[in-house]
Order: sequence, then C-alpha cells, then structure tokens
Amino acid sequence: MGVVGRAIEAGHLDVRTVDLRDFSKGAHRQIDDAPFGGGAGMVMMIEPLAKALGPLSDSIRVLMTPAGRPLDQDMLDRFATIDHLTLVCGRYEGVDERVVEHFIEEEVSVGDFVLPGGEAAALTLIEGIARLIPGVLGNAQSIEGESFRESLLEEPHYTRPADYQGWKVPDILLSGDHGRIEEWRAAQRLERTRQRRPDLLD
Ligand code: JDK
Repeated sequence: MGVVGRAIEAGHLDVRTVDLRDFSKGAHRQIDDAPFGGGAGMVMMIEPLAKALGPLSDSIRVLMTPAGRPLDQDMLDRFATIDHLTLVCGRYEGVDERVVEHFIEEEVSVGDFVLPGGEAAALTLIEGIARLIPGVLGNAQSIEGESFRESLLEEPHYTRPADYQGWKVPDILLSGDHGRIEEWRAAQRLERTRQRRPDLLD
C-alpha cells in the first residue's frame, strides 16, 4: 500500500470527494457555461461552486490551477500542518473568477504544463502531504536529509547485483571506504545539479 492508504488506515488522514454536479440544478446538472466576452472553451459556473465551497469557510480552500503559485516542498510542509484543506479541481478552461475572489484562500500550480483538470494536481498535493504527516513514513524512508531540503539533486543509487549482465556498479561504492564514498556522492550531487537544474545552484 502507498503512503496515502497507510495514512488513512492509521487514522492520520481523511480524504473525501465531492461531486460538484450534486450542487447543480436541473436534469442536465450543468456546471459549465460559455465565457462572457466570447472565446473558445467553457467556464465552471459560480453557483454549484458557491454551494459546495461556501459552507467550508473553516477549511483552507485551495484551487488547483496552472495560474497558481508553484508548489514546492515549503508549501507542502505548511499544508501538512493545516487541519482541513479543501482542494478544488476545475475542468474545462477553469472557474468563474468570482469563485476565486470569494471562496478560495490559495491558488496552487503543480508545474508549468497544462493538465485537462485539477484532479491529478490535487493527488500530487495529497501524496506530497501524506508522507509528511508524523508517523506515516517509517524510519527506513525517513524524510530527514532530503535532496530538496538541501537544494541539491540526489546522487545515483545502486543495489545488488554488483554486476548485471556486464552493467557494473561504480567500484567506489564497493570499496568500503566511507570517506571516499561520501566524497563521490557529494560530487555526483553537485554535477547532476549543475547539468540538470542549474537554477538550484543560483
Ligand atoms: C485545474 C481546468 C485545464 C486550464 C487555459 C492555460 C496557458 C491558457 C486548460 N499545474 C497545473 N497544470 N494544469 C493544471 C490545471 C488545469 C486545469 C484545471 C488545474 C481546470 N484545467 C485548463 C486552463 C487552460 N490555458 C495555459 C493558456 C486550459 C494545473
């Protein structure tokens, strides 16, 4: 089982879903409409969202959107301390802006790419939060000393066999010289970060 399932089973986390169509009216249960001012695509209507979100003013209501603040580890740390989060997952082109003005505390983006809706972004947030809840991760997978906390990428990892059909693990890791092994790992972290994420070194 994954971290979310374990967190739920242990009583550390509760995840509930709400179908916005249950807050719409009419046989068609419409939740989207054409944008004022014209243009392509549809916009999520304020009425179902207001009915669903209005009563949840005791929670922090987070809208998933490509126009939100970029998610990072510090934001997850903060969310992990909040008792009740409501994650709002739009579809279509997004939600009527009056929803944001009146019913949303934070707007969050999980990256500079466009998903078809907010659900996968919300799951990213839930998974990122679940592993931070005290007691959810075992000691073996402890969150101490993670790469993003020291702002460098991780070194490459290897396990047995030391030779898989001629593909060998770097000799240094089999040397037993822990001083030189840690030196090698530190150099790998720096080099990978320089190559892949130079922005992290600035
Ligand atoms: C929630 C609907 C799809 C949204 C407009 C955006 C620039 C204009 C399609 N990090 C991240 N990526 N994607 C999301 C996300 C997408 C969502 C919803 C979250 C609700 N969509 C959508 C906006 C547009 N388009 C890019 C040009 C198109 C979160």
